[in-house]
Amino acid sequence: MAVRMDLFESPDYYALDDLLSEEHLMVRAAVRDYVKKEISPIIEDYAQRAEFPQQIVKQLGDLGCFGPTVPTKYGGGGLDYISYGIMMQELERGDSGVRSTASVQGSLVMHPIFAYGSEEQKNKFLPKLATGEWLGCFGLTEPNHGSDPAGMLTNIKDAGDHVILNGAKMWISNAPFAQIAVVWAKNQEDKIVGLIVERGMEGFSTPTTHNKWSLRASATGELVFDNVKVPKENIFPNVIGLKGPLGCLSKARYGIAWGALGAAMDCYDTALRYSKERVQFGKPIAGFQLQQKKLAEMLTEITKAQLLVWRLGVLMNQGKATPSQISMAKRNSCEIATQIARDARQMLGGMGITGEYSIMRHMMNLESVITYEGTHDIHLLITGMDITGLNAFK
Ligand code: TGC
Ligand code: FAD
Repeated sequence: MAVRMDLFESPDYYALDDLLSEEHLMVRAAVRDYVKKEISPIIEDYAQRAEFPQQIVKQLGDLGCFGPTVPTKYGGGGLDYISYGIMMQELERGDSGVRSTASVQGSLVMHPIFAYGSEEQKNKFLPKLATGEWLGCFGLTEPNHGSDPAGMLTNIKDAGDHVILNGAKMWISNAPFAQIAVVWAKNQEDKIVGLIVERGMEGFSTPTTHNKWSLRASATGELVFDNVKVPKENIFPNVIGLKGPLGCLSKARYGIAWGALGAAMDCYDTALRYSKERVQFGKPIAGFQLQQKKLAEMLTEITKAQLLVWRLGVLMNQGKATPSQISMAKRNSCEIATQIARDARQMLGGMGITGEYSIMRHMMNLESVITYEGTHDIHLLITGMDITGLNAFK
């Protein structure tokens, strides 16, 4: 197998590094170095084979990418939201599926246990999730309820010291390899509650989802619950209602806003380097106006998005970011990243469709990123409702 060279250099047209602290720059250097050494050389082959590189779970734990904002007392990193965003940017610069593994574990599994869990749940699960000893997944979406999770059918019934869980979740990242699943279900009062389902509980299975053309190096599966007995001590005591899972999504969507930007930066950097080397009609294609237009527009959009996510990170650190602000950033980063990936791919001509370069893989991955954690349309409607006060969902 040929060794793939990762020559990535991040664009910083407005000297945004000046806004970052020493700690932020150290976090970035560490994760970038990891991606160059451990992800770039292998990820294309795993994606081509549609195989999840299981070794990354322990590696990401060792690097501190699982639960970086969770307090150190529970094994988390105790870092701020800009550090978290930078980690997601660097991981997704390598591959969206790698970032997915980290954002599910940190924002969708560790965050709810930390924010809604009992002290016993925190002590039992968080340290093992932080190190990557255990992998978790998050079950909200169902076959008939994606954008509209309030209609979920998965349910629990009281049975003394435990509950009986029935139903099914689909499109669940990490599911086939997860030791635990954070699952959202309705109780007998029709209220949404969260509970931790552990692998090995009778009646719980996680069939793998096959035939994806996107996020091929990420494991996706279903969660099937057939009369699963879940002890009541596994139910989150401190949250009830849809705001439970949506609160987790706010954290994860914030990470995706930085992450998709990482994929965009990689596509831009690859297209810039290629266009300076590829000669047609006697000169590098970077010297033609049409190619310069693409590059100039890519860098303009990347720079605008960098400013948006940095400012959002400041608001997150201050506890002031609203869900609608997070939606705007998630939507914007996905929008510009998909467009940049398409333009960058064209700039590489025929080479752009091969696995020799990362662009086509990013382009296909971004079709999932623009869909999960709320589709592009849903985030637009969230902004629309916020600015008009009128609900256009229903
Ligand atoms: P609605 O009535 O608007 O809200 C219900 C309650 O939730 C509160 N809320 C939020 N709380 C925290 N953060 C947010 N982002 C929140 N958004 C809403 C809201 O205030 C209300 O609270 P309360 O106290 O009044 O009860 O709910 P709705 O049923 O009208 O739905 C609104 C809608 C459509 C925006 C929402 O359901 C939605 O976001 N749909 C999209 C579904 C989605 O994003 N699914 C993601 C599944 S997980 C996933 O994709 C993981 S991919 C992982 C990876 O691989 O990286
Ligand atoms: P639908 O909700 O059926 O939407 C179909 C179309 O209708 C979309 O274009 C949508 O924008 C549009 N639409 C829906 N409602 C409206 C409306 N009111 N107005 C206008 N247009 C509307 N889920 C999890 O719970 N956990 C996971 O870990 C997870 N990982 C995922 C990994 C992958 C690779 C993918 C692809 C998905 C994952 N998901 C996960 C599910 C994801 O969150 C859903 O796919 C997403 O929320 C959309 O739901 P849906 O696919 O059912 O589409």
